[in-house]
Amino acid sequence: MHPRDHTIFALSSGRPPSALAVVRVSGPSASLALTTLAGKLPAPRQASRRLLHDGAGRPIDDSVVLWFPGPASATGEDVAEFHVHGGRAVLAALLTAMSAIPNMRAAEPGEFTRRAFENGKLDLTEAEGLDDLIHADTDRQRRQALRQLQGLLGNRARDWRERIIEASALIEAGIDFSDEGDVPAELMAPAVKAISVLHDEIAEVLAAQGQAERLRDGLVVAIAGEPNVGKSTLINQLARRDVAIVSPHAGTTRDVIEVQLDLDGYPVTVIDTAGIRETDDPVEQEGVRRARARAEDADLVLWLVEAGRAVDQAAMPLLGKSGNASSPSGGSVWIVRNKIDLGAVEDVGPRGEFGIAASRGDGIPELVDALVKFAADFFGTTEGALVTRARQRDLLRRAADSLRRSLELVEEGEELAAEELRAAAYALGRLLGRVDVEDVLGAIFQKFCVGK
Ligand SMILES: Nc1nc2c(ncn2[C@@H]2O[C@H](COP(=O)(O)OP(=O)(O)OP(=O)(O)O)[C@@H](O)[C@H]2O)c(=O)[nH]1
Ligand SMILES: [Mg+2]
Repeated sequence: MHPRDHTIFALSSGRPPSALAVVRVSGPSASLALTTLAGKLPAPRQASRRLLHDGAGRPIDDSVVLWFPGPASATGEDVAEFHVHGGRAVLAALLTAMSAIPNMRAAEPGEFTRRAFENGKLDLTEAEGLDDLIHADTDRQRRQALRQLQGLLGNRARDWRERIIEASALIEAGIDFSDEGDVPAELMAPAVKAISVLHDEIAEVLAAQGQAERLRDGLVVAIAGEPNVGKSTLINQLARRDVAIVSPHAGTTRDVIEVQLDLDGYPVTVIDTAGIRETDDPVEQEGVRRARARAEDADLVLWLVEAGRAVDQAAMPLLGKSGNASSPSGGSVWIVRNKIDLGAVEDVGPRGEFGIAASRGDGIPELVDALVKFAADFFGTTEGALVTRARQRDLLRRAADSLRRSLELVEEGEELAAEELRAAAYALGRLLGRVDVEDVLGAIFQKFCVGK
């Protein structure tokens, strides 16, 4: 039996216990699941209140059930939904009763969406958008995922693919009709024009990217500096809770501490690190090693120094030779002077320097504002961005490259140009999940939640 002939079920709502829970069923036995557990089949797409019983007639829970006959359902198959009370025992009883029904089994992660995809309910970019929407933590992530789910990239790609196929039809028709193998110019000219427009449209979408892909992962900001300058105090201020131990002892923080922040809709991971200094303590040495490594990889380093003290270039290995521009990975470095409450007269230095008193909160709003601006610059204008994954970017780039090559090859021979057009259409087909995608499908859907 093909795995698709199985009827699958899963808890689609959050982790129990919860007030209510939704168990979804999809596949040919969805109606059997309803009649077995809830009595007669309810009217399609209407909520019906039913007392559920297991196969042996023992009551399970008072519930609301829904019946979505395929193909007008989320997966394209027959779908049933059971809205029950979200207790662990209720769910255990319901899921046990479901597994006792012939041909029914628990769903794998993403299997509902995969079936929807296989039944043409959504294309692969939309499925990726759905996954992102479920995992969106911030408002900007949500909006970007929703655009993807609504098919903004998918629709463009479908349109491009059709136009590429039309252009290759023109060229191939020319090849067939010409005796000498030279396609008449009047046939080629419109094809060449169309290909060139297509190339420019795709190139434009690729260029308008900024860092939209990074919006999924977020920006990494590392707080680093010498011991005792107030790094942990600052992360506690930014997180507005006590995530890190603060103490007057130098060398308090050893492990890297991370907090996720939502800065005006931008996802930002802030990390607190061990104070960087020479030490004989092997544990602290390891902390310093980790601090350096994480700061080097960060998109932005807040280098904390005590106000009134000169910035010790030697202790600032991150800043490299140049002094202040960027970290080795190309991230930026800002100098933040802490403890301005101690009275050191502070001329707030060149651009990118801040004066704060982390323990009292002075200067924190200004620092946060600057971080939001940094994030806005970093992510660029993601509002219009269509490409949100490396996979999508890679395939679009391949399509654009093939189109460009086909333009270059037109002079040399129409067959070569037609071959490149096929490659471009193929890349867009892969983007949409239309062709040759078994390998990507597994990778994408496995990362989904069970029940999705
Ligand atoms: N006066 C004053 N003291 C501060 C300020 N910020 C932090 N401190 C104090 O400085 C000391 C060190 O603070 P921490 O936040 O633990 O410093 P750290 O940089 O994380 O230190 P390590 O983890 O050891 O590298 C603590 O006693 C804090 O209360 C400030 O703005 N003003
Ligand atoms: Mg610390």
